[in-house]
Amino acid sequence: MAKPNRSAFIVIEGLDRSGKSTQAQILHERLTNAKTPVELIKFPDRTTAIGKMIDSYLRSESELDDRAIHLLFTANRWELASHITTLLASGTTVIADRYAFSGIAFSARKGLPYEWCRGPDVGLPAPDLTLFLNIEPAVARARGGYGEERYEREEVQRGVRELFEKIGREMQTEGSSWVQVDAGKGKDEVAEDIWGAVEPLIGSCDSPIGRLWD
Ligand code: 2DT
Ligand code: MG
Repeated sequence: MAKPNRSAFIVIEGLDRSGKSTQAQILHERLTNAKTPVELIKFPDRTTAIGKMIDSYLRSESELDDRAIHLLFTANRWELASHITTLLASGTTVIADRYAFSGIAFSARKGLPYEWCRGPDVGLPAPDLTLFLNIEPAVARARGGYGEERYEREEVQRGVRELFEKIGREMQTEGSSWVQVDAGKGKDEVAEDIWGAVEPLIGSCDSPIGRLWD
């Protein structure tokens, strides 16, 4: 077997309160304990100049045209794209908490054309595995903690979920690895399901890093 020449790029997607950030953290710890170099990246990355504009928009401190904010979210991924590919090439597993799929789902929910939303993300580093943490919006809301930010409303989350499901079907049709995880289960069970999908990828990526939808 060819020697693996890079590590895996794993994306975790899902609705607000689906447990994404918790599970990303658990996975990060698990890989660290297994002595696998790993870096956790969160999108939006609110620390960059672009990220600060996004943060201000999400907290309703500024207004932006729907297309303008969409492009900022995408630009926020592009500004980290070379960092991601460098990490993967140097043997560090990358976990991303949200990625381009959130970008499409949240913007298309507002009525922007689906293909227009996808365009600017074409060519980004492609995940080797996308874990979609699926949860009923009503169950997510019952967990409490929908905050004050834009989009943190059940009706918005319903629309976003439908779009995530459309994206997932398309990813599966084109042969990309999109795995739906039942995020309504307990934290430990979800973590086990995620580990079951991730473990086979560790140390076994021997193909070049792909480009999303290219
Ligand atoms: P967090 O709650 O995870 O911080 O996300 N969003 C995110 C978009 O609308 N487009 C994107 O490209 C991304 C990555 C989802 C903050 C909100 O930002 C939304 C929720
Ligand atoms: Mg949030």
